[in-house]
Amino acid sequence: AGLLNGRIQMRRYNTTKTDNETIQDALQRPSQRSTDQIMNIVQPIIKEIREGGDAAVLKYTHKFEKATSLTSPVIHAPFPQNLMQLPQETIQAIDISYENIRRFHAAQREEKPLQVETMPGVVCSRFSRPIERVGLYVPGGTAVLPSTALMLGVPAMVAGCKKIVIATPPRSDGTVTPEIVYVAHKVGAESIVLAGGAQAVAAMAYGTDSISKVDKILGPGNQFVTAGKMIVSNDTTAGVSIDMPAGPSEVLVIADKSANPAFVASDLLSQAEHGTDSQVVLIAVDLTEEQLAAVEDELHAQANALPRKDIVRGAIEHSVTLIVQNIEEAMHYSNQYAPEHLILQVEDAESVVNLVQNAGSVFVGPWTPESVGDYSAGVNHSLPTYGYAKQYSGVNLSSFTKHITSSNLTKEGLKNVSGAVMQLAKVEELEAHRRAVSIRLEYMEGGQR
Ligand code: HSO
Ligand code: ZN
Repeated sequence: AGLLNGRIQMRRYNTTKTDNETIQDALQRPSQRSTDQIMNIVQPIIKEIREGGDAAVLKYTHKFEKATSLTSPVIHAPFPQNLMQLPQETIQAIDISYENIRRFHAAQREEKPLQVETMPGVVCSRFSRPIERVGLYVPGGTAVLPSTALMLGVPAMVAGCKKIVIATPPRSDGTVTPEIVYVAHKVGAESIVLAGGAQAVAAMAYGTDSISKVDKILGPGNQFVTAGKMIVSNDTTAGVSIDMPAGPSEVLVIADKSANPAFVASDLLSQAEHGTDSQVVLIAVDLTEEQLAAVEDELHAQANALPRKDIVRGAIEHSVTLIVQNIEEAMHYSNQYAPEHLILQVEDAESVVNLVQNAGSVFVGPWTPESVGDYSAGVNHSLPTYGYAKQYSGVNLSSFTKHITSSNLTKEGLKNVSGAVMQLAKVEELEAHRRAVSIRLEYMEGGQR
């Protein structure tokens, strides 16, 4: 359906002429291989890494990455200069992006601990601490992704995580992309694990002789990585948590008459080129047939000029255009879809942001392509996909911290709250709880200090 006479084009649905069920169907995410199937492949890999340690990790890296020359599954900081030789313009690009991401995430720090006196003499506080050891998964696959190393590494550094471990599949010659080594160096990573997939996740979850065990694993990845993260986070003996479930990347663009068709098409394509499993959605608000055709012509023409046009073609095949009457209707469908990225190319885009209920990250107005957020603006690109924007935030500073609460009562405070505590302890028939309070009250009454 995406290929009308070989044309690269998305299926169209006009919401006034289509029943709701069909629209809901059209907005389904492309189906993925069944989780059971993936779990059955991943489970034994995890067990093998857990039992076999370094040797098992190497075995899989030799097999899947074809990096048969590797004799150690990890390199430790300080990373040798010759592993991060880069053209000056790449260094500059990474440095600028690093600084913007650092600034935006540093601003997310809590200035001071929260403190509330809930009753006279009863003081409750909350303060945050970095998660000590974090494992950051940087995918390999069809593209090298140093930007993902930045999006995970910079907030980890800003949060003050003591140990940052980066895992990424090596190239077949056993080396790591120099851009990733440079980022690892900049964020103060302890080590780079030269492995991908579920094996990398397991190695960081359990640790091996040479790979550090971590407390939390973050980062996007394919279905094997995601399954691995789910399995280790469910294993109480591993003691490891994860950021969020990850799926293929998506974008939803809302465009009205004010939008430039070429801009709209370029944004749809920038997401479509990530993978054949990517999904892009265009919601056209009250466009004439001519205007919509202009976007479609642009899409086709620009797509054909792309080096990754075959990937784009695959993604466009399960992508859709929704034709709606007004911006409220557009936002209704957008919030229902809960896109990872939402691009607003509409009049007074800024005020439309108020209508956003579910989205990972919003790109406002004609001069804000998603690419700026993918790389350099400062916002994070590690975002909830697959509709998880309904309940998850993207990676941010708090992904690398946790909160601790404390209470601190004066004598008066204890007196003030004692009645409530003792009564509830009585209700729960937990006598020792009640006495921990009453023994102190008696002590006070006895006049002793
Ligand atoms: N759009 C991707 C992130 C990315 N883009 C990395 C380019 N490199 C998922 O949010
Ligand atoms: Zn991208």
